[in-house]
Amino acid sequence: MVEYINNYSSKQSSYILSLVLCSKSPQLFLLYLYLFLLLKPTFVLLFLSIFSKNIISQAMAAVKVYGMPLSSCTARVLTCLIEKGVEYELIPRNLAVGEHKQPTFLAKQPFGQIPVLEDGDLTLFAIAKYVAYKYKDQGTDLLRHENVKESALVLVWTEVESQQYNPPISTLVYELLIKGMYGMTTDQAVVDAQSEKLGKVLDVYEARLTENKYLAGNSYSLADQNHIPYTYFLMKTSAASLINSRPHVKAWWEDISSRPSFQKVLTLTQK
Ligand SMILES: N[C@@H](CCC(=O)N[C@@H](CS)C(=O)NCC(=O)O)C(=O)O
Repeated sequence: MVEYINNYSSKQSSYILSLVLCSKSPQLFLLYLYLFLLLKPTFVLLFLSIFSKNIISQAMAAVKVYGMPLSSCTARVLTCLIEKGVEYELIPRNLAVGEHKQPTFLAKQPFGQIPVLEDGDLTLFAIAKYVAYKYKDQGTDLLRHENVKESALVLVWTEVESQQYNPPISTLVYELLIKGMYGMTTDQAVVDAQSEKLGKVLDVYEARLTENKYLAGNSYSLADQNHIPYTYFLMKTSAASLINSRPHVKAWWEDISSRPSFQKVLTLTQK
């Protein structure tokens, strides 16, 4: 590094010298020379700060997310990245125009679904757990990784979201919100069946949240976070009553949805 700086400085000297010689003015030459010698340490410091900033920003910008903030699956990943304080670059892929079914996208995600995350040479879908694990020592501890019991409960309730909560809630959001956006008719029989199913799941949540502030215990975790995007959309429909009629679930929802990470994601959906 020292050698590099010396080289850099001597390169700078000859550059300035040649500039000055071109100016054909001895007074200017002396002034430039005096200023350069005086400011040499400043040049070196300036150079070092630009150089190191570039390296850091290149490393931090390495995470790329392909998706759209309005999709709940992308919102989930963005919430996680923001909660962990990870820099990311969002590369829009619009579901409405089928960008997720293009060959270049299918090469990244063979099932043609968003989001996809690229971290260096690693391409992933099903991303939030990876982000929470890779950055476990920064931002919010979403995995409770220092406590075996708590981390086991995070896994249990993350699984509950995926297996019990997500199927009925995603169907309800589709029936009550998405279909209307595309001029399709809601199937009331499906809504009734899925509302009953989600209600039973939420009864379990109500009991759990009566005993604990959050699903995996008394700390906010990935298990809670994974519920946010779909619940946000459900709250825009008549099925919001499923949440609002259960006081502990309602308080939990108000708490987790008001976190700055998700609020930031909501601002991205408005762009
Ligand atoms: N668990 C998957 C789910 C991905 C997923 O279902 N993505 C939806 C958007 S929320 C999608 O791309 N749907 C379009 C399609 O399946 O054609 C993940 O998080 O990567």
